[in-house]
Amino acid sequence: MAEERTFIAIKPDGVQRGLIGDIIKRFEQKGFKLVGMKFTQASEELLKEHYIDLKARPFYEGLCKYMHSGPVCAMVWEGLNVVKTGRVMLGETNPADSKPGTIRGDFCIQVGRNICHGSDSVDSANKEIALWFKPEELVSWKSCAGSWIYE
Ligand code: DAT
Ligand code: MG
Repeated sequence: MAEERTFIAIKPDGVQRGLIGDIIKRFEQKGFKLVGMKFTQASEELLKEHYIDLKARPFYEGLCKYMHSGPVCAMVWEGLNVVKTGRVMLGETNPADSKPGTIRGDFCIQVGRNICHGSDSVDSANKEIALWFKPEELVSWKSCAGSWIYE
């Protein structure tokens, strides 16, 4: 269970606004383990696939264009229930509904510029990780803090 993984990305607005460090810090200090990270400007092709479930929505084209407009920081984080807890840490999709203390609650205002992405289920996490990372780009490592984070 502690090996569950999720895909977290800092979107172009989060990068431009200098929030990479703040967002990584929250996952690190929570106790989750970073197992993959790349700073990249994703192709439109990849982004269209990443958001394929939203293809019928009116904001789909604009969403893909915004995601392609600059670099993103794509990451894979590992830990117990990291998919669900990661979403809680991000906050609601619409920052206006996100509580203070969450990333979106603290750092952004509009749904179309909500600075971060997190997988919504273990299934989509596995799909997204495979889409963004080659297996050899993920690092399995033992954290010396592990036995102080898990009993
Ligand atoms: P989440 O990113 O919380 O998983 P989602 O998968 O439903 O949310 O949508 C993906 C992204 O699309 C979301 O982070 C921001 C954008 N989005 C969602 N609903 C939107 C809307 N009504 N108008 C504009 N952008 C929207
Ligand atoms: Mg989503």
